[in-house]
Amino acid sequence: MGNRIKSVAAIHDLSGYGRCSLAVIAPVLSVMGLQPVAVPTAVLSTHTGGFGQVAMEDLTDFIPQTLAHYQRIGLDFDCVYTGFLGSRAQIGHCLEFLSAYPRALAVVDPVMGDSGRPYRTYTPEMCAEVVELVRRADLITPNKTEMYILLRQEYNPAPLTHGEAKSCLARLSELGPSQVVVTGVELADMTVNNLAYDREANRYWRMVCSYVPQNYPGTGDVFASVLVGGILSGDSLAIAIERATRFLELTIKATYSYGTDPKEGILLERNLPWLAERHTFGGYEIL
Ligand code: PXL
Repeated sequence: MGNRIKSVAAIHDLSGYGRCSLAVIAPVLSVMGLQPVAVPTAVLSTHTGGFGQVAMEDLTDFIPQTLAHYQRIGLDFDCVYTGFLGSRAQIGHCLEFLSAYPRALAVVDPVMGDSGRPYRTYTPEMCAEVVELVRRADLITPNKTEMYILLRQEYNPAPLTHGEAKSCLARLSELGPSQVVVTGVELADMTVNNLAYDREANRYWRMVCSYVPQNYPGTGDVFASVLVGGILSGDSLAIAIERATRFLELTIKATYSYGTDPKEGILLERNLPWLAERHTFGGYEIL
């Protein structure tokens, strides 16, 4: 019998403490019945969001060596999924990885910034190269800050009308990806939403998120991983954003109730079994 478990080459950093990147991506994919194949871009003692000076080893050269090895042994992947990257060279290596597996679903989480600002390490040159990755993607998952960077527009903190939101999604898709998901978008009805656009089906979706007055690192990684897990398991895009949004809501609310230090991330450990369930709730709306 062949190995019928789908595999995902996950090209992200591994931050030990703080529940982000591969520390959350791998367990989410596993519990959803997929094999995560971790390709670490760097190892860090913690994420960079508030623990002071981190210990870090850059693994830029490890990426092409890993790809060469996988090609020598004839490994194939159902999905190549990239995220937080440490240097411009790593972006080139991700492009090589994507080219080596043209049949794999190409998922690019264009991690570049949050709350209206690019991350310190994401220079304008790096952001321009991330656009090259996006061109090659089938599915992208920017947040609102990253959406504006990709569209080369100034960040607009104001709520968007439905028409403006749809225009942004369509223009992101024109860069390349046929499926676009944007997280954390406030609409004119004063709700925060995760939005989705499927170009082939010409459909727009939204999932309203319940408001919790706290940001936690790693939530974007968990969201995109649940989305990838859902889509590779046969979810439609609307059902996949519903599953990812519900899981985040459940876990963020639980975390907030315990009053833990936000930099420790979301307490997903006890909620992971929820992701093994396949039922859905019809919670999405048409945008
Ligand atoms: O979750 C995004 C992320 C990934 N990797 C590292 C980070 C962050 C966000 O802070 O610091 C190292």
